Amino acid sequence: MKFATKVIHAGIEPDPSTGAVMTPIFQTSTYAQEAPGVHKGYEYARTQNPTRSALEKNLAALENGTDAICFASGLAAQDAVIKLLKSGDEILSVNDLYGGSYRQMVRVYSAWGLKSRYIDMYDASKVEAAIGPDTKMIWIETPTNPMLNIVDIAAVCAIARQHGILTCVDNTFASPYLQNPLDLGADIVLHSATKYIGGHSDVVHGCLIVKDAELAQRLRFLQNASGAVPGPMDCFLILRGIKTLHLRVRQACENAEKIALYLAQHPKVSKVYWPGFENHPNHAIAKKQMRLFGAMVSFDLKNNTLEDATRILSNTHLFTLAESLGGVESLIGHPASMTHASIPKEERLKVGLTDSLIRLSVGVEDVEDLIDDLAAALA
Ligand code: P1T
Repeated sequence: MKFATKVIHAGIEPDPSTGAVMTPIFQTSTYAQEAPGVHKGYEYARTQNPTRSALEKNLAALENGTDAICFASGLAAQDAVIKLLKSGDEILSVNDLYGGSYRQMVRVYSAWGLKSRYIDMYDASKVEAAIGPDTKMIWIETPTNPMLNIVDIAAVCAIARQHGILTCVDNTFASPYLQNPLDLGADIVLHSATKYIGGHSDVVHGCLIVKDAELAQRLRFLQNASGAVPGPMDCFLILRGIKTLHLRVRQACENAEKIALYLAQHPKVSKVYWPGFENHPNHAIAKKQMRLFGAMVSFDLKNNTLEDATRILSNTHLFTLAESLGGVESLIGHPASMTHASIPKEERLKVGLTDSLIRLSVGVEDVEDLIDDLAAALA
C-alpha cells in the first residue's frame, strides 16, 4: 500500500458488531468476561482498547514498523523509552532538541542515575568518537527543534548498531509522511502525535513505533506497567487527523518554502533556518532522507534584540503566538522563553538559540495571507 492509501485504510476495518465504517470510540474501562480468563482479547482498558488498537496498527503501517505503542503524550512515550535503560547507563543525544525532552533526561532521570550527554551529531563521524563505555542509547531528533539541524539517520544508526547501542529517532518535526527512520536503521521511532499526526491542535498524544518483536514487547510491558495511556476519544481524534496527514503536510511544506524564501530576502532578518535551502549545512542529507523539507522555519533578526523579537511575536494576527506546532493553523513562537526555557541560556546559545530567535509552524492557510501577516509584523 502507498502512503496515501495507508493513512486511510491501514489497520482500519468496519466495526464487526455494527458495520460502523469509522472506528468507534470504545469509551469503557473494562470488558465482560464469560468465565475467569475467558474473554474476547480485552480485559482492562489500560492494557487494551479497540480504538487504540486500530490507531496502533495504522501508525505501525505509516512508519513501516511491525508494532506501535500509544501514550498520553510525546513525553510519556519518551519516558517509556528511557525506562528501557538502567541506572548508570548513558544516553548520547543530539545537542539541539525539544526543551521538554532535555528536561526529562536531565531533571527527572538524572536523579535515578541516568547519564546524558549532548553532542553535535550533524557530522556523523563525530558520533563514533563520542561513544563511551556506558552509552546504551543514541537519541536523535531530526530536523531538530528549533534550529532545524539535520542528522544523518542512516549513518548514525549504522555506527550505533556496530556498538550494540539502541537508537531512538524523534520524528515529530518531519512526520511519517516526510521521513521513515526505521527504514534507515533506527530501532525506535517516537512521535509527539500532538503535532503533525493529529494535525488539528486538539489533542495531546504520543507514540512509539518499532519493527522488533522483543522490543515491542518490552515497550508494551512499560506502557501497561507505568500506565500513561491515551483515552479512546484522543485515539479517535488522532485517527481522524491521520486521514489527511499527507495532504496537510504537503501543503504546509509548500507554504513553508515560500515563507522561508520571503524571510531570507527581508532586510530585518539575519538568518533563516530551513533544511530546504541549498546552503543549509546538511541540505544534501535532508534531500536524501526526507520526502520534502518540512514546514517548520526559524529565523533570527539583524539587530538580535529581544525587544524587536517581542514586537514581531506580539503583532502577527494569522500566526498565533503559542507553543506547539504541526496543526493546520500557523503558529509563531519564541523558543528562548517558551518551548526551550528549561535549557540553560549558555547551552542554548551554543547552538544558536538566541533571545531573538523566532520559530514558525507554517500551516495550510493561503500563503499570500501568511506572508502579508509576517510583512506587517516585521514592518
Ligand atoms: O507535548 P508532547 O506531546 O508531550 O511532546 C513532546 C515533544 C517531543 N518531541 C518534540 C520534537 C517536540 O517538539 C515535543 C513537543 N514540542 C512542543 C510543544 C513545541 O512547541 O516545540
